Amino acid sequence: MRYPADLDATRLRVAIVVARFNHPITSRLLDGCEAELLRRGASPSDLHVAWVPGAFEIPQAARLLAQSARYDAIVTLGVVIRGGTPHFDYVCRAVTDGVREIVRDTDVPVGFGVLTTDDADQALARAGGGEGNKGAEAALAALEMARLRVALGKGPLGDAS
Ligand code: INI
Repeated sequence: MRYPADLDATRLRVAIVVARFNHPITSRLLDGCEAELLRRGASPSDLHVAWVPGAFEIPQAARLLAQSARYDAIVTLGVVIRGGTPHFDYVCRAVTDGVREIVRDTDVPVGFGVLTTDDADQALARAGGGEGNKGAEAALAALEMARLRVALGKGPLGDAS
C-alpha cells in the first residue's frame, strides 16, 4: 500500500515561528505561508504566529511549541543574509541544526522556511518574487508530514475540542 500525499489542512493546528530580523522579507514569507494553509482548508483561528527576534531564536521557540502538544505542525520562517562577517555561518548553522534536532527529538513535523542567501534580492525573489514563496513551500511540507502523522494515528488536534 501507499500513503497518499495529502495536503488537506482542515482541522489541523499549526504554529508559525517567524523571525523579525529582515522583517520586510520575513513578513512576505509569513503571508505566503498563511495564504497556503488557508487555501488548503485551515481555520484562521487554528494558525498561531510566534514572532522571535532573529533566526537564531527560531529553534527555541519551535521546540517550546512542539513540546506544548498543541500543534499538528510547525512552520519556521526566517531570512539570513550573508554579510562580511562569519556571523552568517554561525546563525545558519544554529538555525538548521536547531530545527533538525527538534524534528529528531519530537515527532511534530517542522517545515523549514528559513532562507539563507547572498543578498536581499535573492531572498526577495524567494519570498513571493520570481522564485516562488518558500513560506508557502514550507507550509506544504509541514502539512504533508502532519497528514502522514494523522494517517499513522496521531491527531489531528482539532478533533480533541
Ligand atoms: N538574524 C536573522 O534572522 N538574519 C540575519 O541575517 C542575521 N544576521 O545577519 O545577523 C540575524 N542575526 C540575529 C540573530 O538571529 C539573533 O537574533 C541575535 O544574534 C540575538 O540572539
